[in-house]
Amino acid sequence: MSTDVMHIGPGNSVAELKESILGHFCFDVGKSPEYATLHDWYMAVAYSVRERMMEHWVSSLERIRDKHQKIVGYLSAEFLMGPHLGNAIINLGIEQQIKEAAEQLNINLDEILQQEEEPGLGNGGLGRLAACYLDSLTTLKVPAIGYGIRYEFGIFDQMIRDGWQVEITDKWLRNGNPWEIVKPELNYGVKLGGKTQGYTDEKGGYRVKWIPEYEIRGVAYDTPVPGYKNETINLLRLWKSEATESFDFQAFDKGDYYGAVHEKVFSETISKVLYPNDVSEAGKKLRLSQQYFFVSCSLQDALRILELRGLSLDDLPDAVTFQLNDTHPSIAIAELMRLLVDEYMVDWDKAWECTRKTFAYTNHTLLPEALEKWSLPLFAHILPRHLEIIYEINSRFLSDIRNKYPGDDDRIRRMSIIDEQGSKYVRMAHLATIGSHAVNGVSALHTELLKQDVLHDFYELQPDAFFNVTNGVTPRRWIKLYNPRLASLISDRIGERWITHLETDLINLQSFADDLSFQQAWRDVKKQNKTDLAHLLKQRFGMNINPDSLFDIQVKRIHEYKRQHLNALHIIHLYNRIKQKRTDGITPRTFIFGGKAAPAYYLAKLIIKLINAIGETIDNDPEVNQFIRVVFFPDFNVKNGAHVYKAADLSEQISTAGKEASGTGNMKFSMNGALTIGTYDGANIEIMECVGEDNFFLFGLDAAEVKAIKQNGYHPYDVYNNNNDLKEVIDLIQSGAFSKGDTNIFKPLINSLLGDDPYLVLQDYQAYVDCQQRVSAAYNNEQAWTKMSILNVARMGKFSSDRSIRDYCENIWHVTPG
Ligand code: NTF
Repeated sequence: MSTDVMHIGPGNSVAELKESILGHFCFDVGKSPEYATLHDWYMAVAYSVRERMMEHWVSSLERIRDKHQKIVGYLSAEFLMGPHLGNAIINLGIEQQIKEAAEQLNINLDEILQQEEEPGLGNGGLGRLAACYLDSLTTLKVPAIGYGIRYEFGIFDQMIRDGWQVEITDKWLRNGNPWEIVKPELNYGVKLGGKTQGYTDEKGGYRVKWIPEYEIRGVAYDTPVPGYKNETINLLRLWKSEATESFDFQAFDKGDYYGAVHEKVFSETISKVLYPNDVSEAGKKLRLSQQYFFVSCSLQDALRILELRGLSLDDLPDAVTFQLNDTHPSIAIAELMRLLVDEYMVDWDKAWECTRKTFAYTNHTLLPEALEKWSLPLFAHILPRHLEIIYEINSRFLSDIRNKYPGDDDRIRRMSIIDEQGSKYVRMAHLATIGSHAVNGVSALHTELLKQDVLHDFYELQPDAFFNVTNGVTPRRWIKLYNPRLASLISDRIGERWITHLETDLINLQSFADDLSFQQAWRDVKKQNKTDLAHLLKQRFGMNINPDSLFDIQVKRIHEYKRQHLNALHIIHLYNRIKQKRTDGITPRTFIFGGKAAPAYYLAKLIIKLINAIGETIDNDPEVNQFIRVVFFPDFNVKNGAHVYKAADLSEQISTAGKEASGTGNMKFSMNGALTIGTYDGANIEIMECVGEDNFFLFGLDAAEVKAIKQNGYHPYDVYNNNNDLKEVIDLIQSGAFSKGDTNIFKPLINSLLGDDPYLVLQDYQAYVDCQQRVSAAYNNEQAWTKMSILNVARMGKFSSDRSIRDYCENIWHVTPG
């Protein structure tokens, strides 16, 4: 069967592609090309490209049936895939042919690509990491399924009005989605609410049954994930919630029409919308229901695949490995226990061993507000049986701890899954850690802090279960697709193998770092990328920026710990110097910001307003804007990121040390030739180790110093009082200089900085300003700067997500890449 399928695969010649596009136009779009919109063409091209993945899809599904191959199930509440079309074209290796076919059809491929609405099914780094990992898993031929939620509304679109963020609902599905294939036959029931009941089974054993309040259904929507030129496809399988029955007939009989529809409406609500919080938990009933919903469907699906392979439950840990992308899917541990113990009647100890072998947990944050915990009443209300199971897991675990550390009650309290200080909560990170055979952090520093701090007791208990896997990003999307000029310049010199062998091959660029003609070509690429970005900002928003200035860019979610306001303070410092005619050593710069704030995060929104207010003031002041400009690029997402990373001279990675678990934007910038100004935090540290201290602008406190200063009592007001320059900067904001005389508007932000400054913005201010001065001086030496830029790229091989995935395969999953 599979060989027959291989033969029906469509060809990739220009003529065949053209014919295929026209065919889809006629049969799927259903229009005559005469009346075509650009979006119609996009659909026809997308269908043609998807068709070219389908033959590999079918043979890849065969591999999933192969009982000798372990499958990786990547469980994640977020997948930030970015637009599919451009990526699929690159990975299938048909960019030349498609380009020509489009030309012959008189359509502009770039315009077509712009038509795609990206599926924004994630908030930021965590969701985008999942997408990079799927790309690498497939490129490395590791059979994998990404399991998640098919949110009807992804992350909101951001508009800026009068300098403020305005949220617009994301309607990514409104024009249809040519990349997904619904599998109505793959659907699973998911129970919620109700109560539990004990009973005696045939053998006289005590068992528990869950009598749910209602049941909803999850339906699979599959999206193919193509590997890079390797004829391999993996699955992104997202679950959409539906009502089990469209009507509650009992209610309907009673004439209660609205009551009858109610259940349907609630069921469909589960996968309706992504929670728009980055790095913070919401603690909402719907959120826990979402998590359980997708996890339950995914586990049922995995058990179905196990059966399909002719394997038994004993084989589970060798047949599949589940990676928990943060705690969001960690209820899976209790759910697998429930399935094994309650439904398959496996005894507890055996079920527990199987569960622990099957799961591994990645922690992505140390911020206390982001460590998920659910109040007991809420948990009991939605998942009464799971709560009982968690109690049982906890009591067995704590009795082991008691045996190991007799009398150490404090340790028991610290390690318990149930937080009993004050109101009671279920701590999901503890459940994830206890129920997994491996726990990993996402950068060397983050893993260290995890071991010393948040999970210290667990590390002491089982040091061998802790690993570091430093994050990575895919060079296919982030260099080849989004920076084609740089990609071809690199390939001209060192060949094309770097695209899949970044770690070993990119370093070969080093030998050209001093080559003057190569340096010139390198600068030309950067200049063209900057000019493209300047045009785009002009065209879309009427902004005026100068491509000859230094492009200093900070794009990422807006959060106090990421310290966009520190960047803003430096800009005001320059503003003051220009106004005071102390312009010596000021290099013309364009400050570019982008990023969304969580809709309910007031201070983050105020930071956006401040940035825009500074930008507007400078726009209207020719004395200042001949030196500096500030722009806020609205609606930063993967699609817009395509234009941003490649245009940067300077990458801002200025989080408070110890707060950014890894960062991945830092990698995208550096791989595309930007130098970094950064703190000793997350993956910055490893980037600096790789590119060399001389090619990196490091400033500020390190994590230990941050901890110490907080312990010894930090007084931001004194810092402000003792630094005239800083005082001038803060006072200028307070004076209303950027807010048309309004002295109230930025008060909450100023009060926070002068009051407790939780992220040590003021403490790091002077070091940052001094370091920026070094950046300016360095930028003025064109050759030296270019050399540093080349060396940054050449030495970034480690940060390919291929390397990260190899680390997971070797240390955590025990899978051999194909
Ligand atoms: C994020 N964590 C971290 O804040 C980033 O530093 C990191 O690069 C990414 O994960 C990917 O590892 C989260 O979004 C969360 F949810 F864990 F807080």
